[in-house]
Amino acid sequence: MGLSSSFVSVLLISSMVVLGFYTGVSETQSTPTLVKGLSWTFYKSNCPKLESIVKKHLKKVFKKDIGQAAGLLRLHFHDCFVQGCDASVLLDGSSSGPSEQAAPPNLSLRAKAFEIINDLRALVDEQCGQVVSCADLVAIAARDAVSLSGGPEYDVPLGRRDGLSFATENATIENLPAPTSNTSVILTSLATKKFDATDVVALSGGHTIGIGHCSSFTNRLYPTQDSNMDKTFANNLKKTCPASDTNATTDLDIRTPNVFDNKYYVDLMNRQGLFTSDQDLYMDSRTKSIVTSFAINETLFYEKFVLAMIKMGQLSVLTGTQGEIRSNCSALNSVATFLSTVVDGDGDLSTEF
Ligand SMILES: *[C@@H]1O[C@H](CO)[C@@H](O)[C@H](O)[C@H]1NC(C)=O
Ligand SMILES: *[C@@H]1O[C@H](CO)[C@@H](O)[C@H](O)[C@H]1NC(C)=O
Ligand SMILES: *[C@@H]1O[C@H](CO)[C@@H](O)[C@H](O)[C@H]1NC(C)=O
Ligand SMILES: *[C@@H]1O[C@H](CO)[C@@H](O)[C@H](O)[C@H]1NC(C)=O
Ligand SMILES: *[C@@H]1O[C@H](CO)[C@@H](O)[C@H](O)[C@H]1NC(C)=O
Ligand SMILES: CC(=O)N[C@H]1CO[C@H](CO)[C@@H](O)[C@@H]1O
Repeated sequence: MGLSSSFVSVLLISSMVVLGFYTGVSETQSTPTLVKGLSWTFYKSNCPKLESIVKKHLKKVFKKDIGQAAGLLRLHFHDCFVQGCDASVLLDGSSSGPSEQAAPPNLSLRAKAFEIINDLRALVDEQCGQVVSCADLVAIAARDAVSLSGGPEYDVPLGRRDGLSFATENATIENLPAPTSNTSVILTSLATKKFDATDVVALSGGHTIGIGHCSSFTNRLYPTQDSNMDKTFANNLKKTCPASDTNATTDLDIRTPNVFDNKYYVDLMNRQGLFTSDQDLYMDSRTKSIVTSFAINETLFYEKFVLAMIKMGQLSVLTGTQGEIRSNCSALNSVATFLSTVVDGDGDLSTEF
């Protein structure tokens, strides 16, 4: 039933496009510009195998559990939106104060994604020494998560450095719009980072893979059902989440949950988007035609997604001699050195702290 109605919608929309009815997608962004200090060939001489090491490892990881791809993609999003792509999202807050990991929007970031990055850190260091930043590893892993799930392949600019400070919990909450947000809230929030409506709709396409927790969408089921939600879809969600705080998850893209394709937008056209932040993109006049154009043209979606990802991946990056290259992605070098010294039993350093 869902499939046939989506087919009908797509047919309807196709004829509208042929007649030239929509013009929503912005045409201004054609080639990505690089932030000073980043480069397409940054590790060419000191870690030429970097990208093949990462891809080889992630292929193995995804073969066991393709769900990890979504976790790695989200890790890059969360890192970049809060205080820039500086791997501060990875910092273990226990030693130095609240970290991005501990703030509520991160609840659904999987602990496993952090582990995978630290495994990559070890593999890359073995081959190249400590020359590649954790922030770059996160960016490359997110890219591979997309392409190894069936999405577009693209180059990422490299040369980010790892940050020296934690983001506060408040900064995290302010910079990551909630899944219950409407399109206005999201457009306003992302406009502060120079993203336009096309970028917002394209980046939301990351929800073509991954899962959502009941608590992120039961606002649309209880006490009253969101009228913008397909009834059969809602009834099935109620079975998964009988109460608003049920501890359960469901796929973000009901059509092809583990494939990076444009079906997420077809879901939205059929009122089968999971979060308010998803479905409202099809209800809001500023973004509706963009959703439609991505639903009927996957190539267009891929093109705009890649541009938006490259733009996002350069948000407030540290370059050159700023920041550091962390030896342990979960800890600042000052903290990691202290810990290893303690483990080694070298008592002299303790006075430094
Ligand atoms: C964080 O936000 C809360 C509520 O908005 C506020 O009460 C608190 O003082 C803020 N904390 C910091 C450190 O700014
Ligand atoms: C979007 O959400 C904000 C904050 O909850 C609200 O003030 C605003 O009225 C909403 N806008 C629309 C168009 O629903
Ligand atoms: C939610 O369920 C998962 C898996 O079933 C479990 O590991 C986790 O501890 C549960 N969390 C809470 C808060 O009950
Ligand atoms: C789909 O989008 C691509 C990329 O912008 C474009 O080259 C192509 O012409 C579009 N296809 C159709 C059928 O509109
Ligand atoms: C990395 O740092 C974290 C947080 O301080 C720590 O728990 C972990 O053991 C460290 N890992 C290694 C391999 O040193
Ligand atoms: C993956 C991860 O570290 N998630 C953390 C998110 O935040 C909660 C606390 O709010 C932690 O318990 C999780 O470990």
